[in-house]
Amino acid sequence: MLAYIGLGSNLNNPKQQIKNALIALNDTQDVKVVALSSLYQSPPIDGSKQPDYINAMCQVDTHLTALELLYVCQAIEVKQHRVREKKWGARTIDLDIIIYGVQVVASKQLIIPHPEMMNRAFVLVPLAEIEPDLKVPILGNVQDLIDKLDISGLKKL
Ligand code: A4P
Ligand code: MG
Repeated sequence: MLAYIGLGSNLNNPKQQIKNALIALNDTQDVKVVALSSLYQSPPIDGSKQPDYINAMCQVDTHLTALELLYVCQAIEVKQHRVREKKWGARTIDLDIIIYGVQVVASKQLIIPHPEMMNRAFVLVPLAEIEPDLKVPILGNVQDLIDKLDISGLKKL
């Protein structure tokens, strides 16, 4: 199964945090990172006073279920000392499953496609960099989603 995982960090050397998370993902049994976007910088979405975020998108080829992949992501977050303080607060690393094949998931633990993806330039632009013609389940063509957004705050590094 091909899946997309979005990575974000705005604390403790964000670029290194993203690099470490990618290595950890690729070192996981039955998970291979097969494509990677550039790094992107943008201010926090809620406009609060915290450092800019660095984001990236990766594509993984995996034999894990979506839920197993979520547990892998959460274990990597724990390993990189992410402390959950408040929703949308600053964090060392955040790994979100954005897409998992053509699967649509809506459970208590997991929602796929990611419910905020259509509102987030830092998700859509790196996604389109990897797969410009991608059709997102339910939501449609990735480029059409980008066209509806203001992407001026997003800086490709
Ligand atoms: N969950 C449900 N669906 C998913 C999914 N598809 N992938 C559940 C991952 N997790 C999913 O997430 C809360 C719960 O979401 C999990 O327990 C999981 O079961 P969390 O990561 O523990 O909590 P959070 O980070 O506070 O919430 P969330 O929704 O991940 O935060 P966001 O929405 O990702 O916001 N600004 C910029 N520029 N760039 C950013 O990356 N990120 C955030 C974090 C805020 N502002 C940002 C950025
Ligand atoms: Mg998250």
